Amino acid sequence: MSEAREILRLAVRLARAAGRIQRERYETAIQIGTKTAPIDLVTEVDHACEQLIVDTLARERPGDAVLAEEGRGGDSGRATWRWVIDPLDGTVNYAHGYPRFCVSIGVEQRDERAVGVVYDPLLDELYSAVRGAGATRNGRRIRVSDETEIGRSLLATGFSYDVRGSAQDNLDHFARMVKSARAVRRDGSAALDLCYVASGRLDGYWELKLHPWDVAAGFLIVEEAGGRVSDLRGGPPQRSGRETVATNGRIHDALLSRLSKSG
Ligand code: LIP
Repeated sequence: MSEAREILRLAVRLARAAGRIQRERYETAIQIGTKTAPIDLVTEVDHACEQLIVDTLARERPGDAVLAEEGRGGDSGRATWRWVIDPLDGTVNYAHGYPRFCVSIGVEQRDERAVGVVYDPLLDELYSAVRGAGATRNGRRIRVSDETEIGRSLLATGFSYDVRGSAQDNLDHFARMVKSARAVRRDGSAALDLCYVASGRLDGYWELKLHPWDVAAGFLIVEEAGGRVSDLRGGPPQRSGRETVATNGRIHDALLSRLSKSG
């Protein structure tokens, strides 16, 4: 079995284990704190899921690098494999009992996306991809949609935690796209939004100011499902997630052109 396949099996096991914690603690009394802003929440479940994943990796893959949202793990800079982990994507949803959140685990081989796993524990939907081997949901191949027109497209976006004070707040893009797309969703989990593009439930998604852990898995899943991911100028996707545009490929240039218009 290739090392990428072994890593996929471990990532699936870890995503399901963290998802079990999320399901068990969902809508129970949990500790909730804030990070960079009053709207930027972190819960004890984010920490419990990250602890479980990072501890297991330290035991089973001690040589690998780990970049995780809540800060656990480390990166010597010499590792071949790097795990990029969002232990609970959609934390604000989770804290409010709003049923849309997941575990996102992306694994890079020498800085290239190699494996991606996203698990929605409430819908029991597991998305995965290995570079060059396609993308699946619960073991069945997924493909992006065939839609070619923005006017018939269902899109999604999101707003960063500095939205209250920042001029670059994505509200201009949102207003423009609400007037030109079929509809625009704001569902609160970048990783699930990317998987919905990969599986054709959405035709496109864009967001600004994300982080590596929000996109590391979802980018590969979109690409392996036949979609396209880029920055706002159509250039290569940013591992940082700072500018994220993901579509079925067919509406990509039309979306970029509308996002680039001012006013
Ligand atoms: C969230 C993203 C979402 C974005 C939020 C936040 P978190 O990640 O999934 O798309 O709009 O601002 O970044 O904080 O739940 O891991």
